[in-house]
Amino acid sequence: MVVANPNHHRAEKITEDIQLPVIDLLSDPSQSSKLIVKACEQFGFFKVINHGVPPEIISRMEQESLDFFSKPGSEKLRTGPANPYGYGCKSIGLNGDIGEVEYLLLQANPQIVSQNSLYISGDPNKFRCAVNRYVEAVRKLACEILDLMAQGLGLGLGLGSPQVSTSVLSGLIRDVVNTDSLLRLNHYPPVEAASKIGFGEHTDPQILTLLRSNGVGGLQISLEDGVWIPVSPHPVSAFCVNVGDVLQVMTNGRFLSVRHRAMVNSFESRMSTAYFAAPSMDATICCLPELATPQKPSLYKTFTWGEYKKAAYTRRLGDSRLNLFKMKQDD
Ligand code: GA4
Repeated sequence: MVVANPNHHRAEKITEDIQLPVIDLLSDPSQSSKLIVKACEQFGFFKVINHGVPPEIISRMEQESLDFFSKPGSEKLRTGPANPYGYGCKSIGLNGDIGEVEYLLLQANPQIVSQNSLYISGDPNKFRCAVNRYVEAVRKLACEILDLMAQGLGLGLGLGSPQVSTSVLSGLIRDVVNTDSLLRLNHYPPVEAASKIGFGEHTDPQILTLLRSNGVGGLQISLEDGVWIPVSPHPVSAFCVNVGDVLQVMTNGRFLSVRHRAMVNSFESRMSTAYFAAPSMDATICCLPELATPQKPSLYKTFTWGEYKKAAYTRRLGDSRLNLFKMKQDD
């Protein structure tokens, strides 16, 4: 439960499960780009299938995660506490948020992964290979999805050489070394507690999140204050994709960075792996010129990712931070 935040004690309603739009990445890109844009405007969430990430890369990563969380508590604690990276148990972030979850939060940079593997696994080489191969595959997938979004928004593929042209959106996350992207391994052990909140409500600060789970439900999204919609965990081979705050800013509020949370199950363990695609710390974030018009001028100020990240990490999980960067602060 996220404590000491009055927002979290208001009355709430849980509705029927939702089947998010499922985008087949093998289908016609001009069609899928339109469906992706529609999903980002309506739900801020969608799923992708036929995504091209090899099943073997996924299963190796998920096996490493399982092996890590199966270790005795004392061994896992040697990898922590998460500040904010490392192993965390129940304590989320640096400002007192609590949830029924244990996790490993890693910087998705191959060199840093190599160094940290020594403290995380008894077989650091195996761990390093599994993580770096997974990160490389999901980074490529995130770039592909961002390029489809750009196409759907009519932004064109302006960057890069004529052979390998990429969009301004994927251009922000292509740098492998100078990246601030993260990988989060979560384990939600089954609990018979009054509070079933594994990871309290929040939006993701980054550009795009790619999430996989072990088929056990728990993710809920909130499109309306106080109303929670459970997301069905199927199809199991899919990645669940969601818009982060930075993408909401860049699309001038057209794409929604939607509040979500993870609930725990009473009987089954839920495992999930989330890749948070972020720009470099000094990247400038502002509304894309094509999406600002005299009728709808830019809603947000210009800032660097580093400035935004600092604002996010010095606040509580559920606190709204986009308001701080609004052109007109109305609340
Ligand atoms: C939410 C999305 C990612 O899991 C995360 C989280 C981060 C953390 O767990 O350290 C934060 C949270 C997340 C947003 C507000 C701050 C920072 C916990 C918290 C209270 C890794 C991220 O980038 O932001």
